[in-house]
Amino acid sequence: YGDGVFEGIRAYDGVVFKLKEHINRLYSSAHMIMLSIPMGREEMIQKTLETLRKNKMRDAYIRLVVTRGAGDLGLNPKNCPKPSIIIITDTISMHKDDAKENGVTAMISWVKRDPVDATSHEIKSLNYLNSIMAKIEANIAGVDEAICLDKNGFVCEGVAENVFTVKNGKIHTPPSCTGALPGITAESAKTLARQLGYEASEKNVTPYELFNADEVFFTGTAVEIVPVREINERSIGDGRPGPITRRLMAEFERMVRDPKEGITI
Ligand code: PXG
Repeated sequence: YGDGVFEGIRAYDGVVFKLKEHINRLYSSAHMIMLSIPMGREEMIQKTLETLRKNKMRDAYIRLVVTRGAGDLGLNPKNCPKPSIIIITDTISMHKDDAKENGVTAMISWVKRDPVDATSHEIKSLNYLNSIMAKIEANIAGVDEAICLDKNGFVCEGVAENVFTVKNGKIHTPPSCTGALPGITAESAKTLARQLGYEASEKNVTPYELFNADEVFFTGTAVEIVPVREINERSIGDGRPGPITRRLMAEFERMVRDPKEGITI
């Protein structure tokens, strides 16, 4: 039934980027759906590091999954007394090799983000049908990624990425009241932007503002920071990755390898 929560985390050269933040978000997702994880946060951190060590991986994609656990065929979670914890370490590659160089294409999908008073994507739950339906539309249209709007028509997020606009040097991303996941990469991008002296804030973004932005980029654990060059066949800026996006990409590459920004295996 999608009754569980997960995290996607990356390790770069032996440093697990923002591991604490990911663990905290896992427990917040679990709290919302009243799933009591049968393991403390510190132990979850240690088990994650141990899995990487045992699998001899220093660069990895880590997937933590906590399900409601074994039960009967009914949907009552009361019949699943013991949640299951799964830790996977693997590798990942998301977009085409030239995505960072040339940017990706996207479309606004007809599939609206689930609202905050429903199966909100603020919860990183195992129910990703909302994203998958949007991704199917992108596949049919032959573009790389889909962007979901919220029920009010404001821009929300990509299927597994947060979305940012740059206009006249100001950086904006939709607030979580649109139903977007509070992204850890997005938070890092905002921090980096402010360190570089840019204004970066959360604000409702309309489709008009998205199409007319100077630059658009996605952030996410899997994609990192990737420029968007075209949305619904409208070019973004001059159709080339913009200067602020490129600067943030370069800074982010440095950040993920900084031991202070994560936990070392
Ligand atoms: N929105 C949604 C709906 C997500 O699932 C993000 C934004 C970006 O958040 P982070 O914290 O990663 O910056 C996500 C991230 C996958 C996969 O394999 C999904 C995510 C991350 C990694 C892999 O589908 N979700």
